[in-house]
Amino acid sequence: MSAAERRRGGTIDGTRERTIRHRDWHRWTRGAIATAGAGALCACAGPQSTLDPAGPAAAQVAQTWWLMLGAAAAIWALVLALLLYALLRGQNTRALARPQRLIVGGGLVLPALALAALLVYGTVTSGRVTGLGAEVDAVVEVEARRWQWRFRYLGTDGSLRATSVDELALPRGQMVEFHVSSVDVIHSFWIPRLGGKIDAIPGRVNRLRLRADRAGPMRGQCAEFCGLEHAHMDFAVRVLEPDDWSAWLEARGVAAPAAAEVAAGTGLDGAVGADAAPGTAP
Ligand SMILES: [Cu+2]
Repeated sequence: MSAAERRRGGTIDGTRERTIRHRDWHRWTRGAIATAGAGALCACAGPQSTLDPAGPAAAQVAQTWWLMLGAAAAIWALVLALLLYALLRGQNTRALARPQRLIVGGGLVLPALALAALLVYGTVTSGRVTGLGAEVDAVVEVEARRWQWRFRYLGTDGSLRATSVDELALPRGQMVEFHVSSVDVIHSFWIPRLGGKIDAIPGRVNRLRLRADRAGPMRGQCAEFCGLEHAHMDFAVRVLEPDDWSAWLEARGVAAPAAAEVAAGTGLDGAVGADAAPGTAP
């Protein structure tokens, strides 16, 4: 006697058992679909979601992602349809007159066309992702180190206005140019809701332009494995109205003596310990 029968206190006939099993199956299926759907929807939002863009570069990345998903889904559906067709044809039907056509068309021409189209699309839109040619409103120097992000906000004359550590503030609606470098190993600067990632390489300055059009919870993350604390190498991103952003910078402004030190090359580094040995978590 099954557990289900024991719970009901007696024997049940086969039809009723099949009905119960059928109902259980439906319940499990509905639960699985609801769970998968909720997971998929949750993945579309959040402070680190590339599918919830808050600026033009991220919107371009998200659009490319949806385009690739659509194309991949269409090709997948085509393959399944062909598979179904092959299965339903049965064994006694006539063989294809020229099977080579299917192999050349589906195995060579179709992938070559799909990849070539994607390459052209990616190349044409890459300028929008990196902000190439865009007018710059503000400059922020980004210094990555194990395991910390340091930001230096520059004025229009190149002078240092303010600094922050593991927290980045951006003026809403303004194009910010990031000068990204590293003092130890290769890291990668990435704010998923604002745009693509760019490597932070020792001895080199990489530039990336991003604009935040929407406020809201946002987070940046190192996207290049750099050591055991890599997963914790993140930073908060605050998108403020331009006036609030200026006030925020002033509140964290560099005092006159410190500014002089910065000019002499000991500014932020001196303040937070540039001599910390690489590999030592601050
Ligand atoms: Cu890292």
